[in-house]
Amino acid sequence: MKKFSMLCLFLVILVSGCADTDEAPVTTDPDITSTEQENDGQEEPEGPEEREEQEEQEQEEIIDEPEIVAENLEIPWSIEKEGDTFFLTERPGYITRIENGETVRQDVELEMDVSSVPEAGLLGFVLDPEFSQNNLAYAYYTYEDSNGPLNRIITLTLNEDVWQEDSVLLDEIPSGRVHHGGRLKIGPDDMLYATTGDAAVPDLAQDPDSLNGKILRMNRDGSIPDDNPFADSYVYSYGHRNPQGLTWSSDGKMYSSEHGSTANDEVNLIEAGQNYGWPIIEGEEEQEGMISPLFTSGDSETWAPSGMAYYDGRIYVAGLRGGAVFEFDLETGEQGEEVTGFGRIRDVLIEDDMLYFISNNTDGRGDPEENDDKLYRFSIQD
Ligand SMILES: [Ca+2]
Repeated sequence: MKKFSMLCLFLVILVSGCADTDEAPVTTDPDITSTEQENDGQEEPEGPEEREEQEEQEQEEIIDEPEIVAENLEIPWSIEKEGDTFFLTERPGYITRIENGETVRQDVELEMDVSSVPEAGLLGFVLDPEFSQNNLAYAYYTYEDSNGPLNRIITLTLNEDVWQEDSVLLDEIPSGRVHHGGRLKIGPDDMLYATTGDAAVPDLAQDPDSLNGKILRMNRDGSIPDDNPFADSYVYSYGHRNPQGLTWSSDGKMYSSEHGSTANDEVNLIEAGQNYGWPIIEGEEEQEGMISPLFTSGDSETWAPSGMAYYDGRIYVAGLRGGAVFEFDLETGEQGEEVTGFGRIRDVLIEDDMLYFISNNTDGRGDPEENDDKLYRFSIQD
């Protein structure tokens, strides 16, 4: 665990009296990580040498503290980056571009109005590998028709700060009052992957003919790949409740995070055609023919995990209710909190030894600080 998280841990204990961060919103103000607070309850250094040592420690801690890259974001959901430019989707239906410290909220012209039911909206977003030449991206959004909320996966093209819905790759993924899934990623095989929720109808996750409670895999033109595990089906894996995170390790293995029903949140190693158990088993439970998670919060803790990223043998997962970036060591099986004290966290991205994360305190379930939500970054290099 990094110095920063140790500092945060200390502050959480100091401020909240060791409140259970997995059950309650974290109210620790990141701005109070000042020298004044750090000295609270600590003994004054006696000699000049000790004082110097303490000052050095404080400086290191300050350097390790996440810095704000952008603020005043509106329920940001997905972080994408091309060169030095960030693109963040915001649930109400915007994409914010951040470049050289300048933030521009870009319009997104969608065919259908974005739904504003809980957890819904403009969610997953991924740039085409050739984006710098073709201005193309993929997005996942929720809309409503007379039958209720539905999700679709589309392509978007960017033209002078306006994104336009171009084509629909997959439409009418049913949605309920909650559990829309929504993460999009392009895998090492260049395929487009999407996570879908069970739309609050748990049995759909076990129904091979339903698109709900699944991880889907498609060619980037929206067609079904010939080598998908089930013939003529987008379904790549099933038995998921509300998966919202996808990442791959450097050896090509695929991982997904998933919200459990009450606690029992999961990080799963995903293999083609496998059944991940929901709603028959969850958390630590096991049953033949079903895959139990690699990591679970257990039945008394809640992470509410969303976006994921891989770095150097570990996976990092954004936690909403858990109010942390969680770290999972794939080799040792150890798990811990890498960052706390910023409230709800929706997505993470790692590039060039920097971890970027977005807070999600404006989503109606959080406790917004001044100028929330924010994009932060810090170095995760050892
Ligand atoms: Ca499961």
